Amino acid sequence: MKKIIYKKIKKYRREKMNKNKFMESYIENLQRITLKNFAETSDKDRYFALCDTIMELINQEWRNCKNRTRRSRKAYYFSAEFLVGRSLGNNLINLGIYDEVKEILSEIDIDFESIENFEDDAALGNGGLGRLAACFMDSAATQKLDMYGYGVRYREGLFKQKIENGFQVEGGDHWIKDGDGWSIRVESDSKIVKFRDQTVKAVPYDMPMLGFENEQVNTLRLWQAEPFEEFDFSYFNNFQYDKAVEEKNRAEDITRVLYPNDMQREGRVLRLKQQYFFCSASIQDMVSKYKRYFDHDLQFEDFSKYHIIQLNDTHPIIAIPELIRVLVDENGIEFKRAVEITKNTFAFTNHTVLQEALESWPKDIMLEVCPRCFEIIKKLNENLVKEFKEKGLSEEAIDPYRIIRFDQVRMANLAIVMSKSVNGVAKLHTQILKDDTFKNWYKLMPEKFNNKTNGITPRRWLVYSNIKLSNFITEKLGSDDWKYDLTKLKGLEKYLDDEKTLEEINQIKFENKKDLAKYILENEGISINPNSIFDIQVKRIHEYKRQHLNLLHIINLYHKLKKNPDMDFYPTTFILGGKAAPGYFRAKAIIKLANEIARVINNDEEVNDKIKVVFVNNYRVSYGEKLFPAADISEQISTAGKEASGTGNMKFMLNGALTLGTYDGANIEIFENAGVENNYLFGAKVEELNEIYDSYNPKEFYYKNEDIKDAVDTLLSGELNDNDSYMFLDIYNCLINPQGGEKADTYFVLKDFEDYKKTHEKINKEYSDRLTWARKSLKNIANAGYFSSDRTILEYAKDIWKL
Ligand code: GPK
Repeated sequence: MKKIIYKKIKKYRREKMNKNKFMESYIENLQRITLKNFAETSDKDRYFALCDTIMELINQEWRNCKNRTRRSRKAYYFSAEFLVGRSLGNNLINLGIYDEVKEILSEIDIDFESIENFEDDAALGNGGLGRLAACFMDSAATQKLDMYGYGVRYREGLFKQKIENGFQVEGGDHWIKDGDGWSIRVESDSKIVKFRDQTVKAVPYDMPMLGFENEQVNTLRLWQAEPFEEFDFSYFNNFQYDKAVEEKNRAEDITRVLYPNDMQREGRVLRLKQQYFFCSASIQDMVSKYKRYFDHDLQFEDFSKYHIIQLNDTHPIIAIPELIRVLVDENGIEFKRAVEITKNTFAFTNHTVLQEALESWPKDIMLEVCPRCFEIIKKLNENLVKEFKEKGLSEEAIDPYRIIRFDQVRMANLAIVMSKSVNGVAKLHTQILKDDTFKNWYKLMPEKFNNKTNGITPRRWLVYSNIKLSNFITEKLGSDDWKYDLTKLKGLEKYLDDEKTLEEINQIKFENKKDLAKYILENEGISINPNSIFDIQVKRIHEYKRQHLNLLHIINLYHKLKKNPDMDFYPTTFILGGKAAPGYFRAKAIIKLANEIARVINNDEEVNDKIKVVFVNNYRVSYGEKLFPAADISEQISTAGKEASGTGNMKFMLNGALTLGTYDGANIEIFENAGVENNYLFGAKVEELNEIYDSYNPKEFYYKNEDIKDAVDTLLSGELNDNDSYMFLDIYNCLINPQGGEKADTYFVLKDFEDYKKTHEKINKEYSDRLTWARKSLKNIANAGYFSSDRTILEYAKDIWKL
């Protein structure tokens, strides 16, 4: 059934893609926006004209979708982050005209790649949580689900990372300074958002979210803050220019910059203003459209029949009291009924069990930003406490449930009471939510809790970024149906014992590694050998993700190679990358350590034909697109129980890397699907860590294990230079010499070191059996189908949204 629809649509695309017409309108656009002759135009001009031409091409379908879905039940994905990355290549892939457009451009001597590289990443997110939202937008459209995205149009995305003398230096990311080819400003849908001390205008910018070759175009609506009144002319006329622009700046400040903390709450007034700003505008938008298109029912009886809001973590939870406020204050609904409507409208996703990420807002800050919402929350809290007391619970027994305690608003509690669904993002994570993080809630309302294991979109993370592997799969399967039903990859298993196929797999990986080596030489100035093992760890820098475990192991390995140059060893290139939150000293120390190890090893001629270390600069979505296809080993080494799911692990797997990972997050499900024997599992499990938590003493490991002692001591031996920043001392201390009441080695780096080292030795030995390796790689690719975000989004739609 699906297949037939798909074929028909594809044909429609090809017919519609009239090459001459496309070329004509492209050149017309180019000249219109530049007032130049074709030959005089720059790459930048050519990029923007291409965006325009594509936006024209999809305009009708986009409007059709908007019109068709006006009166249907829709899901609304509320997220403070959408880490979209670049759009050009992905949009062309989803339109099914990637090759054609490349051809057209080459006919007029335009190199597609140089145009493509002109596009800045839309880095409107920090990491996994934001990228998940972007993958969901792609999958919802591909699965023809009517899902609307609501978020913030940050003027500055996540900072650009530069490495100077081995240290991270943050730079601005004004990604739209030259324009924005993928958004439409919908001035007429602007909303007014009122804070206690300020009133601003919220202007929506709509980005089209294209389904894969299926004519569905969903909308991602991002709000930008602007002054309510453009200019105070009384100041201006009195030559008080500063005062005149002051209000304008104060309004624009709200969406000026994305907070760069991943997994760390930011208790600032401006951050809550950001959250309230986009939630208020979005709720108003939904309510006003409801009134416009459903005017038969101004009583809002049916509001929750047509709207389901998925809250992406705690950041958009303020939308809950905001909906109640709009219903009660602006539409005359009785409080009790407004609460009922609201309870049927919201669903909540949790993304971490780390306490420092669960938001709670001091009463004072809430009163300063949105006093009426605080009043509503207070009432909800009182009702809850009253209900519990009537059930016979003591004050103490009620404490864990209180929405407000010690003058702090606990956002997760607010979301759990007021939502119809609470979900985690991988099996183990959801289990920990039930057993631990939210155990009290789970006891009370078990039916609300459910798991939705994360996924990734195969269009961006394979079809677009790994063309060679993508074509190979289509050829082997005899069809490209797998692009929208990724479980079809399972069909590749029939080649598991076919030597020719396995050699092809190795050849494709080798080609991709050559491409990456070239890119790294150009961008990092380091030459690496594509015949070596590419071992890659890219993700935000965080202690729980344990990049320092990786680095300590590299130090020890380096020393062994120095001592024993003839040691049996398969040349290996260790690649690391990721950003540290600007205020996170220890994460920055880890970056300095990586760069310092790279400097020492890469300059040591005795070993640098066997081992190289690269810290890639400014890791981001578009860099990931080059890294994942080229990896042999995917490092997923978080402390068991700490990584809620991980999604990078899935991108590596889909591209044929073997996972070197702990029993954590979705790694577990990767091992289950592809077979643990086709990957490299190591380290302590959650249960064991829970058991030894109080008695754990990392010094025992340090004294008993020479390799650990060697690696840890090197932090202070003088062999590595941290330029008097005390950064390496800080890493040393956190492992075995804790300061100021901190617990030593909270993330069990030393405990897992030995097993990690042994597993690396195993990898190094087994890699030389190239066919067996390729077989394992193919096993992983063939079983990556479960990790498509198409599967995830369909589960949300079926179990929670009832779309
Ligand atoms: C979780 F809580 C958070 C957060 O603030 N930011 C973030 O990126 C990540 N996450 C988890 O750390 C990952 O394990 C998970 O795969 C991802 O969210 C998506 O669910």
